[in-house]
Amino acid sequence: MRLVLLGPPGAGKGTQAALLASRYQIPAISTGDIFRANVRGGTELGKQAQEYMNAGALVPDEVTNAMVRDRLAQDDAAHGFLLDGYPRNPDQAVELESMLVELGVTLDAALEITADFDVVTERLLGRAQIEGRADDTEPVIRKRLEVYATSTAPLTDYYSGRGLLLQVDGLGAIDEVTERIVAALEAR
Ligand code: B4P
Repeated sequence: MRLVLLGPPGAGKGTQAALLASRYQIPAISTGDIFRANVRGGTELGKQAQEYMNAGALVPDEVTNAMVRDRLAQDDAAHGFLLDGYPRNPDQAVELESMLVELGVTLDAALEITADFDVVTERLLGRAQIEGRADDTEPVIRKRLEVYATSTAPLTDYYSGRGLLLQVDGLGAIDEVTERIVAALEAR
């Protein structure tokens, strides 16, 4: 199974990615998690990413694409993967296509978790109380949603045009959303 997960910040991508990865025995590759681990570790990549993340902006494509290219070439991704948070704009989607051609594989689906902006803002503000992520403040959440609307939302049409899009409602309990996703994947 080779999947990309789409959806606004707070729709539940990271949450569902972990559950799906364990169900389908494939690695969940979260560009956000990889950046955060590098920020914590004080690496050069972390230094490059931190200012963009804290501002709610996308990390530059050349940095992100190179990181994903390396990650997809690792052995554990040979038999499937779930990309969480990548691609995030049409240029990254084109770049992903060329990586997959080089690897000789194709995507099975692009799964979009939908949720309206009021709901996701509430969730992210709730997470801020627990995890204290630097980008979960109200002004940065607003910026992330703007970036989503302008840069990432066009991927819905991009993947729909390729016959790969599956849309699932992200409202409701976490396990209900997982059930909807599994049903959508199995009905393909
Ligand atoms: P990400 O780490 O991808 O963060 P995110 O979009 O906010 O989603 P996340 O996965 O964390 O949250 P989720 O919806 O699961 O990106 C962070 C930053 O990294 C970006 O702003 C950017 O700077 C950079 N970046 C990442 N990828 C990039 C790329 N490709 N190119 C350039 N830059 C990139 O969950 C949110 C909350 O909702 C959680 O608290 C969860 O518990 C809760 N929740 C989930 N499902 C729920 C449900 N059904 N009901 C109630 N709550 C729920």
